[in-house]
Amino acid sequence: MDARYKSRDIERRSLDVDGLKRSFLEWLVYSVGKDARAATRRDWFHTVALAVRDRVVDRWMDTTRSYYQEDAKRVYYLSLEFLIGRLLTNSLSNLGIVDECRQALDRLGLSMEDVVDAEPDAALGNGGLGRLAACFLDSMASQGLPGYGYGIRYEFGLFEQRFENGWQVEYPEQWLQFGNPWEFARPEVLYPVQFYGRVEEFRDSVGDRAYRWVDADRVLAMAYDTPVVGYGGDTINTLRLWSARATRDFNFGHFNDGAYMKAVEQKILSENLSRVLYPNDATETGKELRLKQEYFFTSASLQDILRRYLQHHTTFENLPNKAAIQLNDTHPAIGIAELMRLLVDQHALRWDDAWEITRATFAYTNHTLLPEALEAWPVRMIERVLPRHMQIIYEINAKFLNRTKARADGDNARLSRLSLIDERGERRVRMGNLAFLGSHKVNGVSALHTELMKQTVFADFHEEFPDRINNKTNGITPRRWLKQANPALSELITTRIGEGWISDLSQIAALRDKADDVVFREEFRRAKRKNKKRLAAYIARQTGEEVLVDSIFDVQVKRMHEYKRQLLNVLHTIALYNEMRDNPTVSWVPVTKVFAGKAAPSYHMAKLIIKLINDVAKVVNHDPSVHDNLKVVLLPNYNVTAAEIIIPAADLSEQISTAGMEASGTGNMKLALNGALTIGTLDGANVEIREHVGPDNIFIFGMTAEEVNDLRASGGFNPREVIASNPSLKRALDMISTGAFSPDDRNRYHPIVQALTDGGDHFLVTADFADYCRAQEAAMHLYRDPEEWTRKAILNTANMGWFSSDRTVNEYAGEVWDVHPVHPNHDGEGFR
Ligand code: CBF
Repeated sequence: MDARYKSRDIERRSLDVDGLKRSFLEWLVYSVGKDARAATRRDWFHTVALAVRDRVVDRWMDTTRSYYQEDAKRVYYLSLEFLIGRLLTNSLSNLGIVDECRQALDRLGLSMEDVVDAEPDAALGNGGLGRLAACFLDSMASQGLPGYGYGIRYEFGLFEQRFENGWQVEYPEQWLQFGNPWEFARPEVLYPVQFYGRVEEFRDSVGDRAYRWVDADRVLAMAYDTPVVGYGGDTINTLRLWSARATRDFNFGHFNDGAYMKAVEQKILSENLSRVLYPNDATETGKELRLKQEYFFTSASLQDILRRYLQHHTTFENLPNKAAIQLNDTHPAIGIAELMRLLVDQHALRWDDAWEITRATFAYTNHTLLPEALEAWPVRMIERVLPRHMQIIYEINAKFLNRTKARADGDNARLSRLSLIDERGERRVRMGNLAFLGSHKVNGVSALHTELMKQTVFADFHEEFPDRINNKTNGITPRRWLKQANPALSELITTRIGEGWISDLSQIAALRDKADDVVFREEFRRAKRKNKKRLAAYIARQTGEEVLVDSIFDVQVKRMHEYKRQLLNVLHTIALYNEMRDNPTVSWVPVTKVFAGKAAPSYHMAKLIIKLINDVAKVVNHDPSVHDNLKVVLLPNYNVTAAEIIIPAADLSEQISTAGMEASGTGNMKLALNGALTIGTLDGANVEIREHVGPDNIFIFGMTAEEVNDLRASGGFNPREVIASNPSLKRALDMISTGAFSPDDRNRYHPIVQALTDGGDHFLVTADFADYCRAQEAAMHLYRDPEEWTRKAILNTANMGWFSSDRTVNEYAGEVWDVHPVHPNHDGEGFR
């Protein structure tokens, strides 16, 4: 046995119930500093998390050591967001010791649920993009891929959403208030990051022109590492998050002048860099602090990547063979200019060599076509904040345009579209163009989205570089989104097909045959019902509303955004409400409309939609004439933890965005995997979900992306005509506009009605309304037949294997990153 694992160390690694129990008691006393009688739930959570963390540390070090020993090519996933949620159940589940932990806690008189619930939800992301990054971390570790996540350790995650009088109110999300037991602070891993200042030209040792960035402000980036436990516990990767620290010299300078307050103020200002996650999803604020955050974490990560590379290499030509850097959206795209700066200014490479290396190292994922989300920083801002980078961007641009000009045949319009600088109005740097140009591969996140990238935002680039754009349809990790979130269904699946599906979701296809097995259907329904009861209890706790477990749970959970069309769902809700009131003797299929999602604090329309949902809920839920046939609930503070309760309980999954506007969606995948039937447009990954689950097992409605495009281009769409021809839509809109849901302020919803009528209904809510109602009716009709509904639900679960993020990261690994699994050498003992 390795000497490391003697005596107490054996205890630290033991995974049986007794060993766990003993370590809990030891940790409680010696690390948390509490006596069992005085310990709170939070103390126990910290205790258990620390004891679990102990059990991964040796394996983590083995993994890292193996990467070094093999000098393996690593992939670095640079993301401004990692929506990781809670980690306790995830770690226990990936280590395979959930039951052991439960029993150990039981012996101490504690409930596992209470302990799990004491963990804050790490909300270091807004929505899909951040959660995708978290799923990729899980998949990379579970596939044995040498993958590192790099991001920011925000002190405040995405705001906590509460409803006050039906309005969204934002509160700070203080997830670090009581410390974070999962992370290791690395005060010795510090990198300087500069801002402002000016660029000085000089002659280098061989007389060539060179540049240095001087008189800049400096901030330090300090690393915090969180182990990422792969399934089975074989590979433990690292998520490295940067926290801003003021430099010492900076403070001391002011102290010496006696300017204590100034020093403190400067310290606070520099540390603000990692204070808060910007609450934007697919919209950009244009704030300087945001640009500084992007540069801060990108620069620190690149310095760290080069440091690691230089431990094995003395020159840079091998960098692309040892490091793949994936840009999660344009947020880290400034990294392209930064790597050029590091290579050219600090390591004295020739420009062309540095450019070759940079391009071969970076790859870029685009996550949206929404124009407002394509980052474009004012030139004057980059010039001031990152003066050297602005020069580098100009040079990249000049070289590119010169080369292109030769072939462009005088097509100046094309050249100006390809330029990194948008010259219309205030001059801006197009970060999408920079990311495209500086990457060897560029991908979209669903087949449709990738096609639209080629036809729209990147059409000119695609013509210029026809091999660069590729598709990588998103995926979700089955560990968190089925095994962990839905124990009832995952246990049922495992009893029937074994547990191979957990690490290879394609095996879930073996359930297809079971759709025709009446006993299996009954068991599948039982699992769903158990989840629905759990959600009903959660709804009651959160909103005070009692809902019928046997109603259709019709679920729309996602960020609040006009293109996601929560309004379409609300209009259908009102229309259904009217029908139920008009026909009280009909035996209706009871419906519970479940909404959840946050609106960006400055997005007034989205916040008004939240208020409308709450107002509609107030009227509908208290109207005795619809009995319990219709309930509307808007759950507050949607986050990963809430999603884990809501998704397994859904019957119907609302994926109703205007076609062409949702890049992929991943909630759609989680819901279908958990046996919800999708009602959706042919948008994003819905298109591929339909191909996989089969057109008979999904409710598709509405215009296609092409039809949307044509209709918008024709300029002939008149929502007033559509409304006039659809009495139920007209009535619903009239009720909103005359104050039926807002008697206290009858004009409250004027902006919504205006947007849907004279505003031209940009998101085509009215245009798709009739077909949406038809699809809803079809769903309700099917729900009357539980056997047929369950058959289709099973076929959804069984056919979602392809949407595992394991498949997605393997595609990236093979086609973009060229990285391969490494099998860590664990020569110690005591780990199963
Ligand atoms: O690719 C992941 C997700 O990213 C978004 O959330 C984004 O932030 N741009 C898109 O809106 C989603 O469609 C996509 O699934």
